[in-house]
Amino acid sequence: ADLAGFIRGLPKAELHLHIEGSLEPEQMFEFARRNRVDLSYKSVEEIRAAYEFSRLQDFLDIYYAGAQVLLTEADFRDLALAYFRRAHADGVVHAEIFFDPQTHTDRGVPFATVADGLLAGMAAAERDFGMTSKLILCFLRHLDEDAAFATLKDAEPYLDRIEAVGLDSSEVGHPPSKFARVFAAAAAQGLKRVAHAGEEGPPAYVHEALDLLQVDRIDHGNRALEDPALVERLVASNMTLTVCPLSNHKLCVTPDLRAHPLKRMLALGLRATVNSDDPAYFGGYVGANYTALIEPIGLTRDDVLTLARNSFTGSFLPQDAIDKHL
Ligand code: ES4
Ligand code: ZN
Repeated sequence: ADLAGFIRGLPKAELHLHIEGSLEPEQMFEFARRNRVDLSYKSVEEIRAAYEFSRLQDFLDIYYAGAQVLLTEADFRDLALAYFRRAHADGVVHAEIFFDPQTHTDRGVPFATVADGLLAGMAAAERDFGMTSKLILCFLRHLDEDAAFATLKDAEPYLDRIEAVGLDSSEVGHPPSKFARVFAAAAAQGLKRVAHAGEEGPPAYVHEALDLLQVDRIDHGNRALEDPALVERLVASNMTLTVCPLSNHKLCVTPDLRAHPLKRMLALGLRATVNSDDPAYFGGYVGANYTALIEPIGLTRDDVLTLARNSFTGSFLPQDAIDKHL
């Protein structure tokens, strides 16, 4: 009867979460205060009022500005732990979180400060909430290939604690082909690969992510539906799509949630999952991303079971851990 309650109680994994996108306005003020960073906003209300986006770039400009308050290892630990607390409250038992090291190293925050802080938050979440997690290093695609290689080099001491590399930021004009060599280098170092593709970019970018980056998952993938041959390929290869409903709504990828493609994806046999992307900016954590679709697309209890199941089968957990969650 109460589908929202059922969703909350069902164990789920989150596979598409930018940890910098979990920075709530209240925390932004707190970190700015304790680090003596000047915020151009005067109040939490003023920050929230600025969260009106008509495309991805509108959001990215504000998201990178917000991240400037993050300076110390404690900031990154507190940020991560606060995310895990909220995800835990939503029934998330495993999370594979993205971080954008270049956003921090480019303003003088060492890679180690970021990584050590996030890893401390992950350890605390395991201890306090029994949650497991993995770290995914994302390259910013609006920056060049050399910068991505430098970031992979920065990560070398941490490669045993990083599961995968990803690709995020401004999609259109920055195709996966730009990062084919750095993804090959990451693969040679034993890292898995994911990439944002088909959020705003065309189906050709999804093909490129598969062919040139050899990805294990596609982040978003909404526009793959425009290409029936691509859909067939994604179905045949059991490719996981990490779909983010509230993000799609807020960034006007799907301005009207009644037109959201999730149900169609499931009907086509695609391994779709539900995720929060940047929950502090888009209006909710995983639970809210499921419940937002109940009325607009008639999400059912069976759909929810399939989506939660997909979140584990699409994860980078070892098979025995996946089996325990199914
Ligand atoms: C992102 Cl929604 C989205 N798309 C691309 N890059 C991102 N970085 C953080 N959120
Ligand atoms: Zn994303």
